[in-house]
Amino acid sequence: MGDFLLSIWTYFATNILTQPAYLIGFIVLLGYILLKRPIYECIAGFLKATVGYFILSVGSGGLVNNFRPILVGLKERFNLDAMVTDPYFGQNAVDAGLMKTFGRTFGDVMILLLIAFIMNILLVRFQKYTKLRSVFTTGNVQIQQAATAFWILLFCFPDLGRVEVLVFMGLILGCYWAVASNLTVGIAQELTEGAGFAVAHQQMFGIFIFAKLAEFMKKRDERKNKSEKIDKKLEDIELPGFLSIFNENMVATSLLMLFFFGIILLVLGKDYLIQAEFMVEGQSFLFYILTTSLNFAVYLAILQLGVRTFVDELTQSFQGISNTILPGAVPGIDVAATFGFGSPNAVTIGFLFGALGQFLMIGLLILLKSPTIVIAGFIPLFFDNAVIAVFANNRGGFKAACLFPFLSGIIQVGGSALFATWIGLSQFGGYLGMFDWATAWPLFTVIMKVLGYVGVAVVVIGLLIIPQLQYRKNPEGYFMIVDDYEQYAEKFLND
Ligand code: ASC
Repeated sequence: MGDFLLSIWTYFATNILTQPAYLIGFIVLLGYILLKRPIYECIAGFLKATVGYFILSVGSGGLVNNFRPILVGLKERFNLDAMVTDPYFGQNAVDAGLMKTFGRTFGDVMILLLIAFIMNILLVRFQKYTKLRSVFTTGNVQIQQAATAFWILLFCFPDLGRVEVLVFMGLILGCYWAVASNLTVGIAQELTEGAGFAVAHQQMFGIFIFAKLAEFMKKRDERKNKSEKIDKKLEDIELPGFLSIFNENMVATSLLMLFFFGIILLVLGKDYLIQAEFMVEGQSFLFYILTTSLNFAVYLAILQLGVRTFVDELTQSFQGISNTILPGAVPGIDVAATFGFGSPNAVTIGFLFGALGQFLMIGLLILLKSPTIVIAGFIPLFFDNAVIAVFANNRGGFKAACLFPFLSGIIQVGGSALFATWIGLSQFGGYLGMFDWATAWPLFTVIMKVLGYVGVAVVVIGLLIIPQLQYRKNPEGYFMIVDDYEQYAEKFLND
């Protein structure tokens, strides 16, 4: 019986829960059914949401698959013994090192996801007490996080049995998913003007902290220069003369990426690119660079089309769910969905300034003879810093959109190098590398390593206090921002 239920669950988890396109599709289907829409509309909604999410994945996958090998190429080209910061490399490193380091394997991912999913739903269902509003739906990143969290737990408690591991991981990861995505509810609602989703990914603390810092910076500047708003948003800037071509997002992205990847591809050199089978013999180097760089703008446009396709369906249908079974809830979705909102140029700016920060820190690691050298993986470099810029721009203007991704880049590399070296993961070639995993998770680890089991309680309680503090700041608007965004905007937003 137990086996039968487990196999049903495993089927659901493998095909739906960890495949966000279908999970979002079925959420839309359920939402429309609960809204009592005609069945053909429910099916149409399911299809549009799923196709839209697949389009988003084509965009984000295209970016990853095209640009990751180029950055990782630096490692090969210069024969560096380095650790790549990338969620997939991180997962491989855990797989490669678990047996050697702890004499273990981890096969319980699906059970963990079950515990976490149920816990997340319960935490939101009992919102009156927990103040949590967001359900994490990005199962693909949950798997990567589970692998790294398993390593961290064993590092802190090497003797933990199978069941205890599951309980601890369920608790800590479940709280992290619910609490951290809940942190992004308010700022995401303001960015999207009430689209009705939160971010469920790997840099949620980062987004929140930098969004608040951006807001603080803007207010401080406004106070100094009382009459004039000086921190313009990227979308409000009109560049004059020949610079005006940068006003067009596709042109700006193409030119900036041509510059950025042009340099990297020149550094890698034609010979290496042919040898590593990026190029074929006899191909024009110039046009190879041009095509590769312009593809960045292509995939970005696809990604944004995907967002536009599914977000509308999700916004409408989720009301069916939030009116009935999960009042006051929003779905937490992939960070890339935010790239369809705010200034499209923020995405490019964030990537470039993040790269500046990361490369600076990598240089420092080399200079300081760090035992772990980092190769900048594309996923943390792009997705973290782009989203930080999107939110920083939205709340603080363009200065914030440049500064905070730069700082984030420094922190991502420095934090990951230090942490992965400490927990012994760096020697296996990869680390997750996303912002929260270079900051918040190292902090949790220190607490657990120092305080032992008490530390687990401290982390869990510490996390659960966060939504309480958020609620206290604005008890009236806290739920209103998801229940009725228009009313919220009228009441609390005056500019
Ligand atoms: C990640 C990860 C991905 C991307 C994707 C962004 O962390 O594992 O595949 O970011 O979710 O859209």
